[in-house]
Amino acid sequence: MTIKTTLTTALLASTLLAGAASACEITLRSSDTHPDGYPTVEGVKAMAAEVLERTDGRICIEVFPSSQLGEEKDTIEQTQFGVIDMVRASFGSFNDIVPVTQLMSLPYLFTSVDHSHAVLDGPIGEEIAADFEVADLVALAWYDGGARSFYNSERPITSIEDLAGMKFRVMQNDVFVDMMDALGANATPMPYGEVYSSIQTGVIDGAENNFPSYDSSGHAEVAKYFTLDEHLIVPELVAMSRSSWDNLSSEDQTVLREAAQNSSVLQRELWAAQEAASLEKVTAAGSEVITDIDKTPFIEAMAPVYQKYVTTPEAQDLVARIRATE
Ligand code: GTR
Repeated sequence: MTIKTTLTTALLASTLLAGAASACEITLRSSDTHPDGYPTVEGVKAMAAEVLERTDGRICIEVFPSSQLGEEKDTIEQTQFGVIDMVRASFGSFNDIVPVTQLMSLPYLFTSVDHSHAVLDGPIGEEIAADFEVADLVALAWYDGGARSFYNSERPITSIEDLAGMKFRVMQNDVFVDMMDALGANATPMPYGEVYSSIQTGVIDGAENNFPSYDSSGHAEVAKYFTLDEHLIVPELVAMSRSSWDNLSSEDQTVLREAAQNSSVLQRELWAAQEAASLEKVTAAGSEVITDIDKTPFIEAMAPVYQKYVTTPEAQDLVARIRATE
């Protein structure tokens, strides 16, 4: 499935990449679970175009979309070990290796995408980046992943009670399993690429994600009921392998960092446009999007999840600072 964008930088990127392929002194492989045209893929392609231009064709970033290099958690590990050079992924997939991402993945922590920008673009973002370094990863840029909500193949969900006993796929992260427990539903953690067939065959009743993923993955075809409860706003990022990073001169590192930062500005714009386009598309194709949701009971139900994860004084301080950020 392709998402059409009118992005000229993306076209420029592929043209430049094709033209300069033979001149590359350094080729960096970058992984993404999403297909071509998706805002994250186009963001990294724009970064690639800028890097190529500013290094006179010396450094080429090759973007592998659609999980060609593996599912997200596997590609994160491969990036850690320098098997691949870069990965664009969700904070939700880093739980095992960058513990602070678990706190950043708590339900209803961010009140809006703007709030997540304010947090990540400030001092907290720098602290988080330092935590990625400890895991041999260089956080190059924060990307948007919007808000995640539940969708299923069975029935419209309008309250927590409606979730009772239903089975939802979550990302492979304990926070999300505990979140489902707290809502009285069952969590089935699995890689993204297995979700479509698992809904289709009834192994699970549904999953949870943002509109662009619900649309581009085809999940909307098999799970028509989408409830806009927006329980998670999970940041995403472009991360680079420390070993690949260390192989670059400091001048080249600066170029990569700046190009990544610029791509983040673009990605956020593309994201907003794609959210609107995907909502329109899935609605036209017959999805029932339930928007009239009282979120208060959902927010209140998360208390045990916070109790379990926000235990140390550092964690409490971080959560308090995030909440106080405007
Ligand atoms: C998407 C996100 C991916 C991946 C996926 C999932 O929204 O962009 O990085 O985390 O969700 O649910 O596995």
